[in-house]
Amino acid sequence: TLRRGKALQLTLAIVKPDAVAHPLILEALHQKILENNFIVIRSRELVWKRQESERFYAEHAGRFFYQRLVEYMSSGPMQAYILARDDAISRWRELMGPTKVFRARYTSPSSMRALYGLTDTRNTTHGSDSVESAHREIAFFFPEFNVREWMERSEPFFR
Ligand code: RTP
Ligand code: MG
Repeated sequence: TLRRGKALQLTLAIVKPDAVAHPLILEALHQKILENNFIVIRSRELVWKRQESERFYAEHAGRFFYQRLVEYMSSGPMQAYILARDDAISRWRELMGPTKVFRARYTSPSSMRALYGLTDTRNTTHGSDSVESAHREIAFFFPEFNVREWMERSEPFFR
């Protein structure tokens, strides 16, 4: 699955509550993950307490959408994944499409947000936006997962 000479990269993906609530959408998203050669390294379902939601989105505190975002993300079960492939971070964000659903439908009609997003807040999926946030977010959802150790031990098997 890994192209020659390309390094495996990890990203943290979330299927947000609106998408987990719909079994067909969840299944379509899983299909996307596999079709695009991502390897699922870890996966878990969880429900956030309001405080966890506030902490995860602390960088957006004070923005006009913060309260509804925090409320929405703690409104029901979501599914978190550690995904791996080459350029995982940017490839996953490409598949998600732009944050705003109208823009996603206009510019990237086959993206996950264009196909399944309900509003700019209920926009189906999340993906880390840099290597640093991927590491921080992986630790947030999978505190027992050691990125460095996993890379050293497992990455060679994908070459
Ligand atoms: P994400 O962090 O979820 O992967 O999405 P992103 O980078 O594309 O978007 P970001 O600007 O980081 O915003 C985080 C999440 O806040 C919600 N949001 N709502 N206008 C609105 O109502 C609005 N704007 C942003 C979305 O759920 C977005 O994914
Ligand atoms: Mg973001």
